Amino acid sequence: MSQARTCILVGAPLDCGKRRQGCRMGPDALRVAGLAQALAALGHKVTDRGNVDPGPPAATEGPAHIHALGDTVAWTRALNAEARAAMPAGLPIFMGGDHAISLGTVSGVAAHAHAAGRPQFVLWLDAHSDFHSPETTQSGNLHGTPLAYVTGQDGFGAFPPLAAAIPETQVCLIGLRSVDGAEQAALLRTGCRAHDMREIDETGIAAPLRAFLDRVAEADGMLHVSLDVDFLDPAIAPAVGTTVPGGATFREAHLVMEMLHESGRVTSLDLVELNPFLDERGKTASLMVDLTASLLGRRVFDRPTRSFA
Ligand code: B3U
Ligand code: MN
Ligand code: MN
Repeated sequence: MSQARTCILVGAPLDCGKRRQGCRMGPDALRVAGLAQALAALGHKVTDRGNVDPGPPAATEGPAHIHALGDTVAWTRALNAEARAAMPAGLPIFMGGDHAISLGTVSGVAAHAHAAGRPQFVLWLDAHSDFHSPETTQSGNLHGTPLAYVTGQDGFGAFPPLAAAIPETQVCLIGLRSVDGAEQAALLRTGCRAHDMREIDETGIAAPLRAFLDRVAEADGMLHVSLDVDFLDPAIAPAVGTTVPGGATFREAHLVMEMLHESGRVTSLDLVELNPFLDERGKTASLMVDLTASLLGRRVFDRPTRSFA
């Protein structure tokens, strides 16, 4: 095994970033599927901090169509604090919860990186770009907004001010196949690197990821990975409320995780949008555990560095 890490499991049973319920069961499904055991079997130290308590909803006002703003702001504060506390102690794995957890987790890890004087990079593995603001979202679902918040876009006055916005050029999105008009327009104005499935079909998934990881290494950056279940094809990962056909295959997803492991750069991870109520005999929860194990060094064969020629 390569370097042993201290993995800190943090349960974030946030279910208010959209209307359909079930993601609150995500942390326990990942526990039952053996996340801690899989990482311990790789030689890592694992601690489970239990589930975060968001406290009462924040007293905030926002556009009327926004769903559960006060609850989401409370979660953002609590998870931001949890991320800042966990980062110095190891590699936090935030077990969602829907993608609104990243309003707090990513703003928190970015605050830590800023204080440590290190550049923070973000890899967003998702069918969606999650680049709405509370003003542009039509659904009113805040799980569609975290990447806009953490990169410092306008329209987040109801949310805590950022200690450090993540520069857009340090963000890479892979897996896109469902992007609304408003977020596409906003995204195209930024320096975010966005790779849709059309591009993955043409170039393979390794090319854009390798280019991004090279940039992280050059900058000696910290890397947060946000893995949305709907990055994966619904045939292999049905336990998500927003299935979009044409997602990453089993092999593409494992390759991404193995390359992330080999980079040695990953400093924090979100596992989001798992809705166990929609799963088929735990298959999606088990896949998310296996992908996390790949990211932390599980492999089936130690490829020799020498050639056989
Ligand atoms: N962009 C749409 C759909 C969506 C975003 N993230 C998910 N779905 N999971 C929205 O509601 O903002
Ligand atoms: Mn998402
Ligand atoms: Mn998504």
